[in-house]
Amino acid sequence: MMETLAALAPMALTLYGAPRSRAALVRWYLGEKGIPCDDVTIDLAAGEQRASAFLAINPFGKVPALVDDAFSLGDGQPLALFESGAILLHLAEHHARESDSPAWRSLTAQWILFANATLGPAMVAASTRPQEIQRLLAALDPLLAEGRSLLAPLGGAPAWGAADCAVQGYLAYLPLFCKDLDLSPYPAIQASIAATTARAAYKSAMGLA
Ligand SMILES: N[C@@H](CCC(=O)N[C@@H](CS)C(=O)NCC(=O)O)C(=O)O
Repeated sequence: MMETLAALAPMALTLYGAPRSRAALVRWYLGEKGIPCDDVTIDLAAGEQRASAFLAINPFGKVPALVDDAFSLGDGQPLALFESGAILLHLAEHHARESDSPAWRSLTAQWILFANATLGPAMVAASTRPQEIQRLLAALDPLLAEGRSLLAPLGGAPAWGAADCAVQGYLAYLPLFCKDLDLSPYPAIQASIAATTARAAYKSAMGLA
């Protein structure tokens, strides 16, 4: 359900986002896991991210942000989170309950941070420093061979989760953000992009369905 900021009605989970923003990755995760969430669209072009009502949720005035009424802070206010990676980890731990293993948590945090702090910036810099993104993709490709999960080192057959959402979500942006990059040396990454963009929840979150 889409609402404007002004018409905000409290629900257990509320995601504040904007079209073509990182909120789409969080929405994709919510869709894959079937987690109900109220959507509030922040009109970035109109500067709604700098309205005091939104700055109370994210003082940096950026989306995505998540309010979770199931967790209250010391002052009784609900938990408000910014940074897509922190939001994904919170959802994976407390709503999807992917696992309570400490190794799972550490590896999931590692991959989310890799996506946001290493892979994403390398994609942005790809036109001026193509060597960095090529080096990262060359290392990542064998880890994704035969559709392997990034959490395969944990053993068993890990279900698709927040680590996959963060990394594979960025990989799916490669053809868009790095148009000149030749992906033919990275067959597993090409397969990952094809698999991601074919997922119903991905298409729905990206507005492609
Ligand atoms: N590292 C942050 C980046 C957040 C971010 O830059 N959001 C952009 C949209 S993708 C935004 O809100 N821009 C509006 C602005 O800076 O005024 C995250 O992953 O959540």
